Amino acid sequence: PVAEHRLADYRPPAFLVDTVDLIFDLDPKATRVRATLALRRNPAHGDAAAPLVLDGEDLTLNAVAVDGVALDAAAYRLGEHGLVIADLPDACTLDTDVTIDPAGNTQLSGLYVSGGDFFTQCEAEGFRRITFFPDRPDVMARFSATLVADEARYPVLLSNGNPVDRGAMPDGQAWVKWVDPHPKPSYLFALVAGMLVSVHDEFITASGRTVALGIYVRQGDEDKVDHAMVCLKRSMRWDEEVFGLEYDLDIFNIAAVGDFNAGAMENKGLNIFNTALVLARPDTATDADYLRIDRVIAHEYFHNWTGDRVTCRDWFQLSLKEGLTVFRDQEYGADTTDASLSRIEDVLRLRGFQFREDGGPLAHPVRPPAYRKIDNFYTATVYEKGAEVVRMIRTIIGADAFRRGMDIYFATNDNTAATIEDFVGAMHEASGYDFTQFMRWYDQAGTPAVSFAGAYDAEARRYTLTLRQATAPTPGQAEKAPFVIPVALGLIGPDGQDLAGTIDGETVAGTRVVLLTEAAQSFVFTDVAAAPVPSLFRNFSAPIRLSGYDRAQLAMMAAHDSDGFNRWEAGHEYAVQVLLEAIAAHQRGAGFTLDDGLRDARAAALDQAAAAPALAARLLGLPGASTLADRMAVVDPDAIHAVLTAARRAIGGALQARFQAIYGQTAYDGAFAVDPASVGRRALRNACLAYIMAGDEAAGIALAQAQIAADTTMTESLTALALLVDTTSPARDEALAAFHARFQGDALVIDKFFAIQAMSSAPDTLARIEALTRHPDFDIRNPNRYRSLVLAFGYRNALWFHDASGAGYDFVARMTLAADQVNRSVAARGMEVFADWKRYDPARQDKMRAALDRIIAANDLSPNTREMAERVRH
Ligand code: B3K
Ligand code: ZN
Repeated sequence: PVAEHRLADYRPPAFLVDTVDLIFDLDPKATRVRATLALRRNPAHGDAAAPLVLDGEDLTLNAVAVDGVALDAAAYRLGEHGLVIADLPDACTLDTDVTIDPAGNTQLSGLYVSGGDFFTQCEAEGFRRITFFPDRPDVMARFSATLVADEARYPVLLSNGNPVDRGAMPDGQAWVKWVDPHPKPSYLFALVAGMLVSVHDEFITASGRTVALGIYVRQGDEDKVDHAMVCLKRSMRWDEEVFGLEYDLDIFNIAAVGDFNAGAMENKGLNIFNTALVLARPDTATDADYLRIDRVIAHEYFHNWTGDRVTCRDWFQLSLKEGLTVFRDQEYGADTTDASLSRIEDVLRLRGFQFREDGGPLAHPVRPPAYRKIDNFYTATVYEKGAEVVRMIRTIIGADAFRRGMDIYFATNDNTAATIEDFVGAMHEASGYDFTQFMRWYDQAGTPAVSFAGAYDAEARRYTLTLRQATAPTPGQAEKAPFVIPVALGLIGPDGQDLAGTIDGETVAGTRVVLLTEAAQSFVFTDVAAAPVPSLFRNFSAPIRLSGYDRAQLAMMAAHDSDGFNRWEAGHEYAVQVLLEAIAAHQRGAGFTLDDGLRDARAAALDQAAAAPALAARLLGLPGASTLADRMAVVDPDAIHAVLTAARRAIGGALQARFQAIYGQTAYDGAFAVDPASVGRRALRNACLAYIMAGDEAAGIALAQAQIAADTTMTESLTALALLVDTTSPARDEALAAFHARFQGDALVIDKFFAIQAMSSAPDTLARIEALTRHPDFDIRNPNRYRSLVLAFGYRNALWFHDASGAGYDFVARMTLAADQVNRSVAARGMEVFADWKRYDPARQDKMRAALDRIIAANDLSPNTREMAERVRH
C-alpha cells in the first residue's frame, strides 16, 4: 500500500540546494545524467543531524561522491524510492552519475522519447526519474544544464533560461549549456532535444526589453503555429496591462510534443505543450480548438509569475498556483473575447466537471488534506473551483484592493515557495477584510445549496430577501460550517428594469454584493418601488447551486435581466426544468410535447442571429445530458436521451424553415478568421444544421454532406461529420472514410476521427468502438489517442457508456487495465467516469461496482489507478 501524505505533516527540508549543474549525454536507450548539487543544511528543519534524503525512481546509479570523494556502498542507502546519505557536513558538494532509459519511459514522466525526440515532464514528481534530488517544490535551486547529443539527429538542444555556451566534439556530438538565473523547484526543469523546426518572433516589454520568442515543432507543422504566437504576445501584453507583470528572461520558448500526459507545462522559459494545444490551421482545428489554445497559451505564460516566480511550498498548495492562474486566464478570456459568453463557457465547465466531482466520492477540498498520488489531484476542484475562490476574494474586497493584494503577494513572496495563507494574507493586508471564515472555501469540500425567499411589503416599500445555505457531507467531512458567500444581486422591477433599493444606508440601482455568512440570513431593502424579482448570483458570483425560481420569474429574467450571464442562466434553468418534467413524463410512458416557452426562446434567439450570432448559437442550445443527469435523484440515461432527441426533433420541426433560412445566410464567405464575428457565424450555422438534421433527417444529411464537400474549415467539416456519425445512413461510413483518407498522418485530426465515433449515439456504437481499438491508428501509449477513444466515450457518451448491458463499463474497465500497464497517470484519471455510480439504478450500480472491483482486483495495478478506483468504489 502506498503511504498517505498529509498536509499536517509538513516539515521543511533537511537540506537546501543552492545550485544544480546537470550534464546529459543524450541517448534514447541509455542517457547518462551527471548532477552536481551544492548542498547546505536547512536550519528551519530543526534536526542538525538529519540525513540527506534524495528522491529517485527508475534510475541506475553509477557513482556518487561527496566533496569529490567517491562513496562506497556502505556510506549510503539505495532504495526503491531514492538515496539516503547520513553524516554529511553542514555544507557540501554532491556528485551523482546515473543512467536512465528515455525510450522505455512510457509513463511520459521524467525524460522520455516522443517521435524520436527528447522531452521532459517533471511536474509533479518527474524530476526524480531524471536524477537523485530532493524533488519537492520548496527546494529552489539555480540550474544549469549541459546537453550533449548527436548533432545530426538532435540539432535543437533546449533547456530553461539562456544558452551561455556551445561547442562541437570530434565524434559528431555537439553540446549546449543553458543557465537559468532564476531559482526554481525541480518540477519546473525542462529539456527538449531533437530534430525540430522553429518559428520566431519577438516581444518588446513595457520597459523596452526585447524578448526572443520561439515555437518548436516537428517538420511539417511550422504552418500551424501562427495562432499560438499571436496568443502568446497578446498574453504577455495583457499581463503587463492588467497585473503590471513583465516577462523576466530574454528568451521564451514553447516546444510541442505529440505524446503528453497533460495539456501543457509552464517550465521556466521553456513551456512544453501537447501538440493539441499549440497547432492550429483552419482546415485542421476547430474554433473551439483555437479558443482553447488561446486560453492555455495564456495560462502557461501567466504561470511565469503565479507558479514560477512564486511557487508552492508543497503540493497541498497546488491551487495557490493553479486556481489563481485559471482565474487569470479566465479574466484574459473575458477581456479579449465576449465577457458574458466567456463566463458562460467557464461556468458550464465548472458545473460539468467540478460540481460533479464535488457531489461524489472523489470530492475533496480545494486544498486537500491528504493524498497518495499527487498526480490524481490535478482536478477540476483544485483548478476550476480554486479559480472561483480567487474570484470570490476579488468580489468581496473589490477590484482595486485585489490588485493591490496581488502586488503585495509578489512583493512579499517573490522567489519563494508560498502557501495559500501567504496569498490570502496579502489580500487581507490590501483590504483589511478578515478572511478567517472565508478560509473554509479552501478546506471544506462540497457545493453549497442556496435557496431564497422574498417578501415585499408594498406599504413600507420594503423587500426582505432571505437566503439559506446548506452543504451536504463529503468523504471525511460529515459536518459543514457555513461558507462566506458573496451574492451579486439586482432587483428587477415589473417593467424588466433594475429597481433601486437601499440597504446598509446605501442606495444602488444596479448590481450590488451582499455577503451570506450564516446558514440563514435576511437582507432588508428599503425604498423599493415595486415587488421585485431578485436576480441572484449575477455573473455567477459564487460556486453554489441555487434553487427557488419559478418559470414565470425565469422567463422574465431571460428576457430582461441586465446581467448577460443571468439572462442566459435563466433561459438555461427554464429549459432544465421543462426537460426534467418531460423526462418524468417519459418515464411514466407519456409522449413528448414541446413546451411553448422552450420553442419561443429558440425563436427569440434566431431573432438575434444577425446582431449577435455567437450569443444566438449559445441560446439555441439545450442543456446537455450531464446537466440533466446532475439534477435527477436516480439518473436515467435512456430517458434523458429520448427526451433530448425528441426536443431537438420538435424544435427542428417547428422552426425548420427559419433554421434553413439562417443556414443559407451564414454560408462560408471565402475568408477564414477567428474573430468573434466569424466564430459566431460558424457556431450559429452549425447549430442550425443540427436542428435541420433533427427536424428533417434527409435534408440534414444532404446539407451535412455538402458542408463537408465544401471543405471550408474544420469547424464546419467536423460538425457535419459528427451529425452524420450519429445516423446509420450510408453517408456515415462514406464520410468517415473520406475524412480519414484526407487527414491521414495528421495525428490531431485523427484524434477527432476517433472522438466523434466514441461520442456517437448511433445504435451500433459499442461494436464500433471495440473495432476502433483494433484500428491501425489506435495506440494505447499515446495519451491523446487514448483520451479520444476511451475517455471521450466514458465522459461524453452517457447513452452508450451506461448501456444497460454493462458493455460500456466493461469496455472502459478493460481499456483502463491495459492503459495502466503503460501509463498510470492517464489510466488513473479514467476512473473519474465511474465516480457517480451510486446515482444510477440498482442494476447499473451492480455492473459499475463489478467493473470497479475487477480493476481493484488486478494484482499489478499501479498505485495511481488503485487510489482512484478505491476512492470511487468506496
Ligand atoms: N502545471 C501543469 C500540470 C501538470 C500536470 C502534472 N500531472 C499544467 C498547468 O496546469 O498549467
Ligand atoms: Zn496551470
